[in-house]
Amino acid sequence: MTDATTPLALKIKYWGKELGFSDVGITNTDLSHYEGDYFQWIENNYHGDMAYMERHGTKRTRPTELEPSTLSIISVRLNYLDLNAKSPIEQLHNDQQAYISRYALGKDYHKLLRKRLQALANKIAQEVPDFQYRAFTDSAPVLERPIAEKAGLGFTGKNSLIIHPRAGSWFFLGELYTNLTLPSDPPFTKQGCGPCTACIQECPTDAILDNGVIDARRCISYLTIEFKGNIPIELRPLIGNRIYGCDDCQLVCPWNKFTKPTEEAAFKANIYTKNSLDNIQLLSLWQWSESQFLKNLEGSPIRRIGYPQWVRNLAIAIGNSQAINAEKAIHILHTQLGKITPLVDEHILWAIQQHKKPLLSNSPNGLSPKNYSKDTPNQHSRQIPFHAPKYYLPFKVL
Ligand code: B12
Ligand code: SF4
Ligand code: SF4
Repeated sequence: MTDATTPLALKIKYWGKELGFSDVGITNTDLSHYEGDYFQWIENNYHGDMAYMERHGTKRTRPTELEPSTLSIISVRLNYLDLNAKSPIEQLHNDQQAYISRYALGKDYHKLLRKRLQALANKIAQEVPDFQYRAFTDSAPVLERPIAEKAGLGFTGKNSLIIHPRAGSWFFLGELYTNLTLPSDPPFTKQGCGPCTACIQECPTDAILDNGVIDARRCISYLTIEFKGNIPIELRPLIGNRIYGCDDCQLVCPWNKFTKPTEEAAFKANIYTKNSLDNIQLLSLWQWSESQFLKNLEGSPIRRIGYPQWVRNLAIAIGNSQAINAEKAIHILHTQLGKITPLVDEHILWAIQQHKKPLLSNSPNGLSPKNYSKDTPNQHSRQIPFHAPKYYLPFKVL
């Protein structure tokens, strides 16, 4: 309990936790340490087609240019991993199944986080009459990870995600830009990765170019969620059965054995009672019409990508599946041909071709494995689907 004599910063943290945030930190508006890296990333074109990443110039790196009254930033995190969901590793390694990013198994986090930040702001407003604020989560030109690192919520891992040494990385971030003068928390200044390079080794598309630097154009999360266009042919086999986002650089991260489960009912996989997204077959998703897609995914972040992109992603995953019978795959892929857009058709035709290859190769059962190997910038090739030597999650989900 707080009383009138408790300093405001402590009250804010108390209220934040009471409202359900997993952690709350405070920092100032000086992100100058990160500005150079950010603009170098843009300069290198690593943001690909995400034009919104370059649109706002220094508003992203200088919080007072976005919101002039800002003096302190309250940074929050919220755990999202549902430890009662089906094992992500089992889904990833069974290519009849669809792999959906763990953050998208439940309801869209944007609304939930924003509402909760609003509730925190309301509490503060009761105590501070001239309180001014703006709430953000993933929605505006805000450098959320550097803010979180500065506010003491975790360090930036080599996979570029914020990792807390006692909670891993499976959490969302959000912020309140405020006109309050609050004491800053001690920042994380030391990267906790040490000699580990598991995420760099295991990233299916070699999207992690260097310590903390992601080329989004190669990242499966970008390709399946953000990118509306024609997915480069050489990357398609590497996408495997990941139809929405990718978690590999978190699944192999040793810090994630300290993951804390989500306590939010909205983030649990069983929120969709009919179509539990933690355990669903590619072919049953392929049967969904556009209206079923919209109805079945009511409130899900997946809906944002729209039906054509959904079908495009599914086509790639079905094309990559070695477990689905080739003749059946070819037949079922044809059912959507010519119905959506020429771009989707191109991906469907590619997928059909993948299944025709083994049939043409006269293998005894027509199902000889597709031995893709990848020629990567760092010159190592690997069979896919790959199996990492070790995955780190609390015992229950493995
Ligand atoms: C664009 C974006 C993406 C892009 C680009 C990813 C990227 N690494 O930048 C794509 C679509 C690929 C993506 C994917 C994912 N994303 Co995203 N994404 C964003 C977004 C909107 C902006 C990030 C950004 O500014 N990137 C530009 C780079 C340069 O900035 P940065 O990585 O923050 O970089 C800073 C530090 O890395 C540091 N830095 C730079 N170089 C170096 C080098 C070293 C050695 C060190 C220590 C630091 C360092 O300085 C940089 C700033 O200048 C944020 C929300 C937001 N508004 O911030 C969510 C956000 C980062 N994403 C998030 C998530 C959950 C994901 C996914 C896990 C989703 C999924 N499962 O598919 C993946 C993870 C992929 C990955 N390894 O990054 C969460 C991360 C939570 C966390 N624990 O960190 C965020 C914060 C959304 C949220 N509100 O919760 N994302
Ligand atoms: S999300 Fe997947 S593709 Fe993107 S960097 Fe991580 S492992 Fe690589
Ligand atoms: S997998 Fe290893 S290198 Fe990558 S973020 Fe985790 S600790 Fe760091």
